[in-house]
Amino acid sequence: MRLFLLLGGNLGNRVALLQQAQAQLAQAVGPVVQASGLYETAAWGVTEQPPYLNQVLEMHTTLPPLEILDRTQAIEQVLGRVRLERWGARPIDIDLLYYGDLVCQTDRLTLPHPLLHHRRFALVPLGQIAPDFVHPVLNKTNTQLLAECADEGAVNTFAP
Ligand code: A4P
Ligand code: MG
Repeated sequence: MRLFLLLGGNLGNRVALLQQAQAQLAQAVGPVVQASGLYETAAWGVTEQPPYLNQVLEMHTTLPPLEILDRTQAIEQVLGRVRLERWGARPIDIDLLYYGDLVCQTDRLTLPHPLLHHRRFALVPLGQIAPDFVHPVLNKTNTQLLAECADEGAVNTFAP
């Protein structure tokens, strides 16, 4: 199955944390098919916090979605996530954006990610690696979603 994950963090050594997360995901979830570049992005939601680094990975996986969520949450824990406030600062956050064209809404998991199309920090890296992938609920490509997105948050390519 084609799985798209959004990685983000705004505390600690952000580049190293993204690299560690990717390595652990490759072990736990499946091979990385494509990785977007790194983007430095203005904090969304709670804006009084440091900028994030965000990246999208396309993975190939044979695991079911809830098993993937268990594993991504375990990786967040291992990499030192401290759960403070909703949308608050964190070393690493891993969100499931798309699991093929699966649509689901349960207590633990909503797919596609419900805020994806409202967030330039997700759509820009996603559009880089999967411009023509079609959102299974909105029936639009990632490129179209980005063009229509009203979010004005800064998203800049990151040169370490
Ligand atoms: N959950 C439901 N659906 C999903 C899904 N598709 N992927 C549930 C991942 N998790 C999903 O998430 C809370 C619960 O959502 C999980 O337990 C899971 O069962 P969380 O990551 O534990 O908590 P949170 O991150 O504090 O809250 P929330 O609402 O998920 O925040 P987000 O949406 O993750 O946003 N600004 C920039 N520029 N870049 C960012 O990466 N990230 C956030 C966090 C805020 N601002 C940001 C960024
Ligand atoms: Mg999250």
